[in-house]
Formats: sequence, C-alpha cells, structure tokens
Amino acid sequence: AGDSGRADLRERAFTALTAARARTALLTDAVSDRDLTAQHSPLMSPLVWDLAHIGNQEELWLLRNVAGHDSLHPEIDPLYDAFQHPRAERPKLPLLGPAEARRYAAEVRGRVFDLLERTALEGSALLDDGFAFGMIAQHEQQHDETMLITHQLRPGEPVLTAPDPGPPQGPPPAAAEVLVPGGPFTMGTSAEPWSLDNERPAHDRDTGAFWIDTVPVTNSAYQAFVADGGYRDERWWAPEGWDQIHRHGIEAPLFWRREAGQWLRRRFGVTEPVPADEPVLHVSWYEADAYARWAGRRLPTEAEWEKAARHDPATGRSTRYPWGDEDPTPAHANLGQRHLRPAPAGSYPAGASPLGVRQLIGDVWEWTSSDFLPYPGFRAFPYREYSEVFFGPEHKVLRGGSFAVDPVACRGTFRNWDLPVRRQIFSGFRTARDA
Ligand code: AVJ
Ligand code: FE
Repeated sequence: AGDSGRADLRERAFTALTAARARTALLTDAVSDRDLTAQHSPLMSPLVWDLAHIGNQEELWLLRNVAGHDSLHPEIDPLYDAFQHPRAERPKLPLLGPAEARRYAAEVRGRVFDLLERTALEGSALLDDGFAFGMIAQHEQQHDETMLITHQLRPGEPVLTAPDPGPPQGPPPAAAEVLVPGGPFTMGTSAEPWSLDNERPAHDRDTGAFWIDTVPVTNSAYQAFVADGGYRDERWWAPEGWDQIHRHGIEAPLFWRREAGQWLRRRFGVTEPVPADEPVLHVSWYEADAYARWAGRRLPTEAEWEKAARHDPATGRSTRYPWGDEDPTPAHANLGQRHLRPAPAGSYPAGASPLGVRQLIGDVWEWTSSDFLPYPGFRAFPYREYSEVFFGPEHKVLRGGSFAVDPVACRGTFRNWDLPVRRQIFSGFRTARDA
C-alpha cells in the first residue's frame, strides 16, 4: 500500500469509527435513562446493554487482542458476552447504568484512537488493511441497526426524525422483471479488505438462467396477497410458517393494523397509512415465501441474488456493488439511517445493476431461499461466534442491507442471516422464477 495508502486506511478507520459513534449517540441520547434500561421486547436487549457491549467488543478486539492490554474491568466482561446471556435475560443482569456505559465506551474509544495512530496497519491478519478497526466499526453499526429495531418496538411518542426519501429520481424501470443469463459467476470475495469471514473466499458459482423482480415487492402488491386471503390458504405456506401465523394470529406484516377499511402501520411512534409504492417491510421468511408461491414465483437463491447484484455480463466480472466498484453515495442507495423508511420502489436509478435491477442495496434486507452455509474454503476469522456457529438450515440468508444499515457494513458480498420466523428486522424481499 505504501505510506499514503496506509494513511488513507487510518483515515478510513477513523472516519468509520467516528460515524458509528455519532449514530450510537443519536440512538441512545434520544431517550430517557429509564427508557435506556427498559426492555421493550423480549427479542431485544435494553439499549444500555448494546451501548456497553459495543464498548466491550471494541475493548476485546482492539485493546486486548491487537494491543495486548489487560481487561479494563474484568468483572463486566461476562455481562456483555452475547453467548453467556440470551437477550430476554439481559435486563436482570447487574449492567452498567447509562452514564457508566457511556463513560466506558468513551474510555475505550479514546484508547483506540491512540492505538490507531501508532499501530502499523499490517503484519498480521487482524491488522492488515486495518481489518480489526473496520470489523469493529461494522460491529458498532450492526448494533446501531439492532438499536433502531428496538426503537421501532418501543411504545410511546416518536423521538427520532429524519427527512423522507422523496419520489423516485427519474422514470420507473421499463420492465417488472429482468432476465439474468445462466452460467458461472464469481461469488464472495477474497479482495474486499474489510469483508467478514462468511463473505470469503471468492469462488465460482453456476446458476441457471432466471428472471428476477426489478424492484422489491411493494406494500400494494403484498396487500393484494392479503386481500386474496393469502393468510388463510394453507397451500402457500411452509408448515412451520402456517403454525406460526396461527399460534400468533398473524394476518399482515408486523406493525400493520386495519382500521375503517384501510391498512395503517406504526413506524417509530407514528401511525400512518401503509404507503402503496414502498417495499414491504417487517415480513418473516415464511411470509415472503408464501407471497412468492401465491404469485406463482419463488424467492431467489442467495447465489441468484448475488449474481443479479454483482455480475456484469459485459465483462464477466463481479463488481463490489450493482453500480460498479465505487463506494455508495446517497444517489446510489438508501443506507445509513438517512431516512427512517424504505424509498419508493423504482428509486435510485443510479444504483441499478448493469441489467437494470434496482434497490438491491439499501431500503430493505431481502430474504433469499437459501440456508446460511459456509462457502467452499471458509475459515472462521477472527472468532467462530461471528458466523460459524450460526451455519445450518435453521437460519435463512438476507442480502443487500436496509435503510438502517451503514455503508461500512453493506456491500454486494455482505451476508446477513436470521431465523425464518423473525419479522421485527427491516426485512422485505423480491421474487424470481426459472427462465
Ligand atoms: C449479522 C446481524 C446477524 O446482530 O446477531 C452483532 C451481527 N454479531 N454482534 C447479529 C452481530 C455480533 C449479527 N447479524
Ligand atoms: Fe455484538
């Protein structure tokens, strides 16, 4: 990289860490101390847990593992190990209070900035290209998305605001679906310096020819499924999904409610009519799968999704993003909590793939049909608990990121996963069919 390359990496790491902390502060300063320590849903931690966990992971990886320091406060380390305490139990732990958690995270960050200034960003897998710093910035941004989910679940008056995305910039796409040719493409990456273990290594993958939706499935399309009795027709549902909607009386996406013949939704404390042209949000994998069957289609596989997002048929190369190799800008995608909702379907023509598929990055996480599995040649790094322990048929892969995820934690190769019953996440989908 040379000296100027390393100065750039240092700057990149500094900027990414600083942006993450600004977002964390915004999400945690917006509510009272009482609210920070409350548990708004058994699915989520109290916000004050996320705050100290962010600091604790940063201390663990950068101060202890990279710099070789001893633990600053050994007695708190077990409290913030996600594997020792399930989310539902966290409010009962002797957690740091809001002021202590803020002080702790700030103390760690001060030491991390000293370390970043004096450490060579090379010489070990953790340090090369500033990986550990990038991993920690991504970790904090992932928890900032988690905390935004907690905000969405909390009752009470709105505390977060952001401008709306506005109408699409330019004409709508010419066709509802796009044909992706069959054949091999490069999936995953061995080059992206801050890619996480499950995105690696780059490898050849073959797909048949398939059609994929140009835009994510919208609320109005989803409403047609609801209105057609989709939630009452067992034909469309995987057995476990059918069980789930009956056990919980589910008949629409999470946060929707029907009143006087109209669908309303609650979004960050505001009740509003469900906007017809916005990608559907807060559906489980089962709901996405059922809709696709009802529509005579199917969810794309993870490989199909990535091929649609990265394969350039003109060059045969896989790019970092649908629009090319350039980092995301606000013209490409709805990322980073700039807006607190997805943008209307058809937005971001500048972010389209070479074949014209839009909104693959940002807006809503897209369920794929695939189980979360390792790529050939996968090696857990730097810890098995990031992804390896989650591999298997119980988790389904989501791709592309939502409006809530920061660009540092979102790229064409980025893989997210969750249980197929989950719907509090910022999840939507698009459909596909064999050609
Ligand atoms: C990749 C979003 C599934 O939140 O469970 C945060 C990210 N891992 N801390 C999660 C993560 C450890 C992870 N997801
Ligand atoms: Fe974490």
